[in-house]
Amino acid sequence: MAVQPDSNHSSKFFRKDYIAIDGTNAFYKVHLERRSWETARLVCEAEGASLFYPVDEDEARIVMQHLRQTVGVFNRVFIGISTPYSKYIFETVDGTLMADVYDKWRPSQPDDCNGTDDCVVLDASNGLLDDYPCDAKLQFICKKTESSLKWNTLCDSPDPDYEFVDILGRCYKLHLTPRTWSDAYAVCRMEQSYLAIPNTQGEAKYLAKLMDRAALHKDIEYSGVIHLGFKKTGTWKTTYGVPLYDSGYKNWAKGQPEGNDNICGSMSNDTLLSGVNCEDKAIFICEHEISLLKLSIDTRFGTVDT
Ligand SMILES: [Ca+2]
Ligand SMILES: [Ca+2]
Repeated sequence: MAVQPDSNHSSKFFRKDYIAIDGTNAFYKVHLERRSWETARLVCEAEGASLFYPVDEDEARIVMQHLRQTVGVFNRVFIGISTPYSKYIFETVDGTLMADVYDKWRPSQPDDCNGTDDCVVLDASNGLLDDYPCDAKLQFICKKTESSLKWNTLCDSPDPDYEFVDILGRCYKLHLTPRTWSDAYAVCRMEQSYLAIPNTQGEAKYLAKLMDRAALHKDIEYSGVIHLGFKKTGTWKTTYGVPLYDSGYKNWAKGQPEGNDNICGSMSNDTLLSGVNCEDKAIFICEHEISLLKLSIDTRFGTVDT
């Protein structure tokens, strides 16, 4: 039988900010900004990945080597191992015992030195491990395995929760955890999308329909509004810097917008816009444009022979 084109070919691309490292069957991203262990875990999750820990000595060696060559020298990184339930019972973010993965400690570690050393760091220079305070701020690496990757073809995204909307030619994802405006903005950005901006009456109507799904979830705090991707800083602008009055949709609710500065855009389920306190928590929708589909298949999968 002739060799068929690999039907899983799309699994060789995750996100453009992640790199595939030969010999690991996975994608990695180094976060050079420093975070606590828990925040690092959440950042990786928001990117559709998980906080990296080496599954074995090979992966520890290959990844460290690759990072030294590409990122340069860096110090300790948090890895996805901690003691979530009991002292000295180290478990991975996937819930397996550390003894089943890479567990090369530095000499005389773990020592629970501060009584709070419940997270594990990897010394990038020698590949050895140490238990460390979880609230320290360190760099970290996120990882996505090829086998965990299911491609959302319609939305050209690894996130299965994005829904393609034919008439609008783009994808949306409803987030049901209420957040402040800037946290909602960050979540959409981490998903390589942006906080939804209605540009037409039709799009506003679709967003309203989508937000109505929240009412089906009795367990969430749904105030009948969503955050949208515009804000008043001097004047009302979308997060793309376009004056709201040029963005195509400006149907304000009665008495809106108010004069205050530093208020954020929102919409109620009657499709009317209003300004709200940016610190108010609300559910939100991320909007995802499909740009990668325009690229040729070879560019996308990076299969050009060298
Ligand atoms: Ca220690
Ligand atoms: Ca839009």
